[in-house]
Amino acid sequence: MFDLRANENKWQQQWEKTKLHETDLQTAKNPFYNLMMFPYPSAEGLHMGNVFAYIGSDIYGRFKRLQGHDVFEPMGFDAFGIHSENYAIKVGIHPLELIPRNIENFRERQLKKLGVMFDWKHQVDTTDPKYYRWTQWIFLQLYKNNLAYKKKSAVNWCPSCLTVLANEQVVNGFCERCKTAITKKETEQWFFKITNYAQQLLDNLNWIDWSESTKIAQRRWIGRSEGLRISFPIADLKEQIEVFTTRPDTIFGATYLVLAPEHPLLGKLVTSEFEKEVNEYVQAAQRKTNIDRESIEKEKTGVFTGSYAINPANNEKIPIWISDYVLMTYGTGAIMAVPAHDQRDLDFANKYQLPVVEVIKGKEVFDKKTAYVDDGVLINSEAFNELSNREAIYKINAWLIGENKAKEEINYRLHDWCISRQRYWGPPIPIVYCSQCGTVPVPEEDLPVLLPEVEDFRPKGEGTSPLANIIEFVNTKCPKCHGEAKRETDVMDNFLDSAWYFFRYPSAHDDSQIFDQQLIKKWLPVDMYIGGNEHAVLHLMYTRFITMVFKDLGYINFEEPFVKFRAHGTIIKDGHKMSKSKGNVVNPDDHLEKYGTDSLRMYLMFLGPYQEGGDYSDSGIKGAKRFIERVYEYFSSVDAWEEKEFADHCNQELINLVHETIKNVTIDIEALKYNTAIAKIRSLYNYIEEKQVKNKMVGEIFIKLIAVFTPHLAEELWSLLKNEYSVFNYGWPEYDEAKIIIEKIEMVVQVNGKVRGRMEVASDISQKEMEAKALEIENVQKHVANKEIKKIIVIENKLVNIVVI
Ligand code: ANZ
Ligand code: ZN
Repeated sequence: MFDLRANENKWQQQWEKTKLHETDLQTAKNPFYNLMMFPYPSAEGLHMGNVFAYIGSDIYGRFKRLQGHDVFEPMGFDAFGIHSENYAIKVGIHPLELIPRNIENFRERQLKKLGVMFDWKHQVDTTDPKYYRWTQWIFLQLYKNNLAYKKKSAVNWCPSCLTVLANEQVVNGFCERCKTAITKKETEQWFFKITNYAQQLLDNLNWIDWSESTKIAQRRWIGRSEGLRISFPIADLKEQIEVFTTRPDTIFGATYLVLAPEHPLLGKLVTSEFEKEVNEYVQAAQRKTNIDRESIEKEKTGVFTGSYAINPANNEKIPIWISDYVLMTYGTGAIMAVPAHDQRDLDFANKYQLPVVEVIKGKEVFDKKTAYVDDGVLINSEAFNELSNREAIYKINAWLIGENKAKEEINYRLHDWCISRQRYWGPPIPIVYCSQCGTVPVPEEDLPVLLPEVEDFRPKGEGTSPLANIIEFVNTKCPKCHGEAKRETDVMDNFLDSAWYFFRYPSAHDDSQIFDQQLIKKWLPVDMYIGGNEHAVLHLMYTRFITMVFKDLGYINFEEPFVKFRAHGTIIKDGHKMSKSKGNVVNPDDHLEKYGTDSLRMYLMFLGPYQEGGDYSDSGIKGAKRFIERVYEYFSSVDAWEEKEFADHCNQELINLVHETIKNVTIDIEALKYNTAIAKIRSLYNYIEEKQVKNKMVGEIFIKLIAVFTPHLAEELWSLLKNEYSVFNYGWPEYDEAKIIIEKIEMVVQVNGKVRGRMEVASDISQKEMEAKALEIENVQKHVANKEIKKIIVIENKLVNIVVI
């Protein structure tokens, strides 16, 4: 019996001894930077999701290595942050003790067993002062270039984690980590000006080669919106209210204004008669969460201020209300309400009996219950009547701008990145406050500002970090005047640690600089990045921002960190996401021990398309193990391999099969379709076994194809065939297109069920190609001309029927 675990240990030791996975970054000729998202070293250890991600990325890396690249596949630990800290609180062990222990466990007991080509020489750990010194250095560069600033603002506050959260860490109004509803808190916070890069972040999405789903998420998050900022004069006051609208074509239907309860002009507007009501409303709004405020189902509420504004289009006097469905954080914090054409406004107008004026006519009659939001022709709009509303947008814009009543504006949903955290487990923000000199950055040569050792690291819930209680930390000397000064006590968001780690890997041990420019030139941008789509608007947005900043500050000459990014799928169990509460968590350790990593690798990748994932089953992994054993048995049973050119000595069928398999497996792996690649490798093997193929070249080709999935098995088979170590140094097999005979089949082409032509197609033709080919037939074209194609029905190997009307 083949002992998978023993075989794996043997080859893992060999790899380590021979430094097979240590790439010489200086001398490498054909660099390929294969990056995977580094983990939080939680005490529970690796979960199946990590394993799935890393194995899939490693397969791609091994493939690139076999194709002749010098592949750099580093790994590290994202060990700062709430996640690690909350865990430390839970188990009552200080993070300074717990985290190094977890890292050791992750690396030695787990990651090293996966058979991934990690280059441990370049490991980074974000909690190492030698690392976070540079995280703090990045803060200083942003500060010096006006990209970091402090402001008092209402921030997302998690009452359970007792911390401020970035918008990105709030999911539908709930804390991303503990699922508690978020409230608002006014505090002084440090921000990074990511909004300066909003347009660039958006534009570059047009050319970077990323998973479409990730790009869609980023576009939505950036949320560009083109519109007009229109000034509405306030009656009897020398002030204006500015509103942001994307629908200036509806301005003649603006029958009232609505301000956010936090609007700065509110104090001036409220008349004494309405003061009490308004104050009560404002206070109630402060207690509400943003989910409540933005929810469409929630009934809209509001109060009248007692004041009026003038609609600049028709000079009508319209009332000014406040309502919490208008957010202070978007646009100008005020809207012109057009109840006839906006559902929220209509509900509000109906509730408070405000006037509704229809200004765009559609096909149906307006019933004052459903707002008409589609295109149409303008009515009740004076000189603009009868224009299509699309055209009216341009005309009304030009008119209002010409009259100095409006200006064009682009708004983004993206906000500046709040990086202050009132927690312990992060790099301290390198700032000192001096009563003489004000805010003073810590000089670069004084970095790192060490995170002090403190016994009680738990958050106090007072809106300050536990560091604020450590007198020796807080009290310091001003770097400028050397007088008494105080340190900033907030630490930085964990997402800053991970926003630049891939820049550090090549220079992991360089204490003189953040990174070596020569190495960066050679190895970056990253060639392939694989990770979870849950990071689409967090980590992946921040890394892009930091990269753009590095470029603008002259440290690098590219602006996108990842040429290619692919989001991997997720592994579920019995139809559900693995979770402790469902009791369906599969611990990778047990399965590694029992079945070996080659089985796990092969099985996980066979579950489904890598970018989708699949449902984990115990019987499946057993099947993978049996297959590996069978392969080994066959290879070890062959006494004498024939050392002959297989193209001359094998039958045509086998020659075709080998070339076809190489071709398809190459295409599949490049597209991360590992499941279909494995299926094809398996059929090649079945043929070899069934026909007792003993040609050594065929055996070698098979070994190389399977090597990316089951690297330990492949090394063993390679040595069984008396080849020199290591199979990974011997290149990816090549195929010859001419040797691939594609079966042709004849298909009948019908239009509305009548035969209109015939065609010969390759048996592996795709549905799209087949449809296109059918439509090329002249007689078919005649019968579909000037008709609408309703659908195309394909009956495999038989016919194509085009349905037209
Ligand atoms: C008048 C109007 C008429 C609007 C109409 C819509 C339809 P996006 O596309 O997301 O940018 N709005 C502006 N600022 C707001 C705020 N702070 N809180 C809540 N709503 C706000 O949305 C722009 C539209 O959202 C704006 O256009 C404004 O309503 C509203 F038939 O103005 B509209
Ligand atoms: Zn000073």
